[in-house]
Amino acid sequence: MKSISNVINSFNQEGSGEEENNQFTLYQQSRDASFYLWGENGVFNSTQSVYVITHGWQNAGFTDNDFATLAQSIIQYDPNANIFFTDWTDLSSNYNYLESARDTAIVGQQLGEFLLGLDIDTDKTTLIGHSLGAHISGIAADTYDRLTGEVLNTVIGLDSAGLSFEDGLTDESGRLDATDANRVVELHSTSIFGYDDSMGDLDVYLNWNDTFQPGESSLMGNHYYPVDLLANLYQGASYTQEDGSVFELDDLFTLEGVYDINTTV
Ligand SMILES: [Ca+2]
Ligand SMILES: [Ca+2]
Repeated sequence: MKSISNVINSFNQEGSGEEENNQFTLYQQSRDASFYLWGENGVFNSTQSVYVITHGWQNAGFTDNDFATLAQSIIQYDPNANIFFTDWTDLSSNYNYLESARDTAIVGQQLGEFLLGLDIDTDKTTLIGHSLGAHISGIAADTYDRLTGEVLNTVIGLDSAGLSFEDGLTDESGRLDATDANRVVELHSTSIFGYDDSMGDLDVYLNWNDTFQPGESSLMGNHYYPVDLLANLYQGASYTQEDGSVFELDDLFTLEGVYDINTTV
């Protein structure tokens, strides 16, 4: 078994370099995070859906092409949506993973307060977080609920971080769990980086017995795979299972429980 330090050392700076079609523009800053809004004019429309994407540890933040692609895919699906991005690279670029993991509480609180400052429709609000960003999303939704008594509609965790969160190391108030939103969906893609146990209303274990996720050739690629998969699902991709059923975006909003899903094509 790999030691935690080996696991931590195998994290890489992912997604460096700005994409020409990256349209995130700075919308508002809090103490430890910057909130970007997708679109050339950067105007928030409170009558439309809200999506907030939050990155994980050692990530390039709003310049990460994977998240720009995810935002573009959401726009394809929901053309009038407001898509925010939480950039907390000041804290997530800390080489000390455990400190960044602890800082999810601070950033989650600030994201919750940011949402409170917007006039959002909670029924149309979805928080999407990768790795440590999933726990930030859960804490933000929980914070919003605590401050307003209103529950956000959906949180989607993309291989939510396991290290220092699983095995009972962090209780539900400090991590993503099924109580954080009306619907909590977790897309599990690694055991080594991700949170192994089920944690949401729906837990999807992707290609769980395969060494590598589709198109990936590294553990870090496996860890980022759900970001790409969610983009593909928003673009209308579907994946036929051995039993003939088809896995597609709508399943994220309707299925309950634990599923093993094959997305190899
Ligand atoms: Ca929670
Ligand atoms: Ca794990």
